[in-house]
Amino acid sequence: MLEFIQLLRQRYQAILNQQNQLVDTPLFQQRIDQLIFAEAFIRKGQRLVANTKPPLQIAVVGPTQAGKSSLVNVLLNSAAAGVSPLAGYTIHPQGFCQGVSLAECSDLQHYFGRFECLAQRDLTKQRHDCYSLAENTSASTLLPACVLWDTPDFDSIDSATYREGVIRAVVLADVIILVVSKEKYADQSVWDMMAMLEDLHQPTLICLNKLAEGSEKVVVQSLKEKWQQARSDAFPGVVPLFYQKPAGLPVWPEADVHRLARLADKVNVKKQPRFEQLLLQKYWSEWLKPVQQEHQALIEWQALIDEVIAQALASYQRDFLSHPHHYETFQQALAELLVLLEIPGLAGVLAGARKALTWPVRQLMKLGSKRLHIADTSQEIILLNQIAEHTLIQLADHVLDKSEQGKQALWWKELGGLLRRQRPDIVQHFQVAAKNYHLAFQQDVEQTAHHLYHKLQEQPMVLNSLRATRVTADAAVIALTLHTGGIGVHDLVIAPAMLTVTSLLAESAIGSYMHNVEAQLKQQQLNTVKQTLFIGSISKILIDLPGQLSTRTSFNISPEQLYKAQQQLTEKRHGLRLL
Ligand SMILES: Nc1nc2c(ncn2[C@@H]2O[C@H](COP(=O)(O)OP(=O)(O)OP(=O)(O)O)[C@@H](O)[C@H]2O)c(=O)[nH]1
Ligand SMILES: [Mg+2]
Repeated sequence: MLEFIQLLRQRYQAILNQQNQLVDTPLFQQRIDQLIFAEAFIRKGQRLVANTKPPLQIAVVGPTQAGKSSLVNVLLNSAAAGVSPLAGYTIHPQGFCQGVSLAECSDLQHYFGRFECLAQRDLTKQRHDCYSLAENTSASTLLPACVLWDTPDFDSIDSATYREGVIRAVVLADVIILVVSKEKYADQSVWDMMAMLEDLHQPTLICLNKLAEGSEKVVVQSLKEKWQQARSDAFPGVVPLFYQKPAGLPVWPEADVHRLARLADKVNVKKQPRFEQLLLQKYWSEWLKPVQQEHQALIEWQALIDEVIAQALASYQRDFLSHPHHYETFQQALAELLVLLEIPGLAGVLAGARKALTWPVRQLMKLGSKRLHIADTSQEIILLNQIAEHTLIQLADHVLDKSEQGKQALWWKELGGLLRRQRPDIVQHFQVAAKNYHLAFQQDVEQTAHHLYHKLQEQPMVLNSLRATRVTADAAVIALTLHTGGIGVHDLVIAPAMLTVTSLLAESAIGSYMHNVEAQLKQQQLNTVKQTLFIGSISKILIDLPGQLSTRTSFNISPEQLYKAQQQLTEKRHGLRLL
């Protein structure tokens, strides 16, 4: 699951980085934040499994200039955290070990993943993917043994650039201290963050900083209302920190000295796996919307391909197989038959030709070169190539329509570009496949000739009268000329002698047999063209085309990948643990 969440986030980020106007930037940014959040929560779960006694983690969070770093110093009884009147001063998570050794925190690096642990002084403005961890040397009376995290703000102008660090630190925390000043507590960003944190079920304390004497009651009441609007759990305790002009530091009330220790007692990590699962389920369908829309587009793409391929096959049937002037294959079979007939007077020439005719499949390609001219002059091949070109043009038009309809516009636009760029290659691939099909199909043609020949042998009367006819000799010469490349296949179809022989056979005793054989040949031809050319060549390439879409513009997460992840999501609680 962790890998899947990371992949999803990567794809969101890559698409966002393209800054395409068709992308809803705020929505994508929000989902990226949620994915970082979920990833951190899963990592936290892994940490709790690996380490049965992990040190308590407390995070101080809040908007900029609320006094987070100042409060961290008060709690640590030190000046370890950097304080400044400049907004957005703290930009890295900084952990301070209080009563905990660094050795006990060695598993934190795994939690932080690609974030690097640096010494506090080495944290620079140039890098945001790092954090620091140090032991606090002064004694603190306010903290239980823990790692106290000072975190960056989430509301200043620049905060988007270091937001991931904030999320990682707050998700890690077992206890949250929300610091707000009276100027900032009503900000939407504060309550968006608190709403997001609710799914983590962390015991929380609110510190109301820079408070003026007498205003506590009103502010706390208003704070409570804000809390109730954002969250459904009980309003947490509030520690008022009054504005101390001379000290410049918040002062922790005497009465609240044990407040944090008591809060720490409420930490319960047993339900972590369940919470993880609930969190993922909550966002899942939202996160996967664009992925599912792509899958829908894939289905539509497949349907478009099927539609244009069906049209292509219909054209092939109409303009070739069923076209009286274009259909040449059966005439070719008859030409082969004439060669087999051994017409008196032509026997010597024909014997040589026969050797070339009885080809086993293995030798087909070798012999193929002798017959390439047949393919070159074939009306069928010319037509097939035209159909393929037309099919691709039609498909490109459909894709353009889709990209203008607005739904998944970017995906269709990119696919259209890909189709345009690959069209010459697809056409060429088809042309080669068409030629190969045509050569290979010569064997079926010849077989048809042999069937007819055997049938004729059962009818000596027909056979002899054919042999004796002058027009048969003329047609046989034409058939031979086809073999030597003197004429093209199409000339065969319109040669009068060939037409006469065809009529003679059609009216003879083997007439109906001949029609059956012709029908079978056509059926065989249609099936072969469909399978090897339209399905095996064009359709296959086109179906695979979206797989080549750049992950900068599309998610490219397959339905299988999604299905697997979804399976994990619905597995029993422990399922998540194992991931
Ligand atoms: N006088 C007085 N100044 C305070 C108090 N709390 C915070 N400040 C001042 O408020 C300013 C911001 O304090 P920080 O602790 O740096 O605030 P922060 O929330 O860490 O701010 P960022 O790191 O920018 O997010 C500093 O100038 C502090 O000195 C207080 O109780 N009294
Ligand atoms: Mg700070």
